[in-house]
Amino acid sequence: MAILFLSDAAAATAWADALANELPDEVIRVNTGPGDDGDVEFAVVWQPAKGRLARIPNLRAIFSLGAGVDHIFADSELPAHVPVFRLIDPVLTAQMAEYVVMNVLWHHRGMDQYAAHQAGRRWRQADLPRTARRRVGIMGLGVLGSAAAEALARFGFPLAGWTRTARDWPLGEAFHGRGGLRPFLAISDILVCLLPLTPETEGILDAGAFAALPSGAALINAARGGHVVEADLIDALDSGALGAATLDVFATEPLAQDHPFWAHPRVRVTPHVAAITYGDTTAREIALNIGRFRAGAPMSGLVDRARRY
Ligand code: NDP
Ligand code: OXD
Repeated sequence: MAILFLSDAAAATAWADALANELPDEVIRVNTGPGDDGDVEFAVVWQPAKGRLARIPNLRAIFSLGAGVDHIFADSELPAHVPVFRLIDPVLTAQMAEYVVMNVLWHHRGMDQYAAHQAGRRWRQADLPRTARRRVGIMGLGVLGSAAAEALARFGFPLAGWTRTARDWPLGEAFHGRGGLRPFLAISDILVCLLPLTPETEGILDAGAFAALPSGAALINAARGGHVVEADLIDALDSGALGAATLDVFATEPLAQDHPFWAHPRVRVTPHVAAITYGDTTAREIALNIGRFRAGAPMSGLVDRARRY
């Protein structure tokens, strides 16, 4: 039986080699066409082409090369009976926590203004609100949101979290559901988005959400570009309702050369690097999960089809 690796990423061959290192006895095919699929049991994928997975007759499981699975559910012909597993990789999780901490601190310490002052050779000291008064709101307290929250809690930021389902949350104030969104936003001086992209969360960062934030709040979006209504974000930044935004993900990637985000004075752009897929650690986690599948053992990262995360 074989594993089919499907990805157009530049590093795809290196990632597939890393998987082969972890699973030396398996046949691993990389980006082969539908004719060769008869013996394929597992697909390991990033942004598979529409209908490609549906053509694998004996497919038993689909493994995402990322934590997100929106790239898999984007395929309207995704076979309904095959389980999908998201990636849970402690290295990726730690990186996301680093990215969130770095950007929360950047906004908290007013670094945009010091960068501008340095460019103008100006020596100006601005007021700095105490950490204990800078409220950070995190949308999504899953694998990544929880890790980011734990890292931020160590600095003493007051935290709020917003999730789909209710929970007791020892790290801060917990809000859930549509009814909890506005009160949550109202106490988020720095808003971090770590939601999965689903039909429920698409476009959630819109004019209404920006208006509900404290005036001059900062946004950090490290989840998916589809969460943001871009025109509303630019309006909110231009009006000053929103003070600044750090964006790692975009509706269309790579970000177009003429996109207004590149040169906007209140926007910091990073090229979808908040957390990186490392071939070796990703391969290890997927190999472990394939081993569990074969052994009938409990799996890591099973995606709920109805929720899409
Ligand atoms: P998880 O699936 O572990 O957690 C999702 C969280 O979002 C849960 O707390 C869930 O609530 C909450 N949520 C889902 N739907 C809603 C909703 N409708 N309303 C309110 N809350 C909701 O995801 P991860 O933490 O692992 O990852 C989040 C996303 O980060 C990924 O889907 C991916 O898109 C993105 N990502 C970005 C990377 C980058 O480099 N920029 C790297 C890796 C991932 P509940 O707990 O109630 O279920
Ligand atoms: C992921 C990503 O989902 O890299 O892991 O965005």
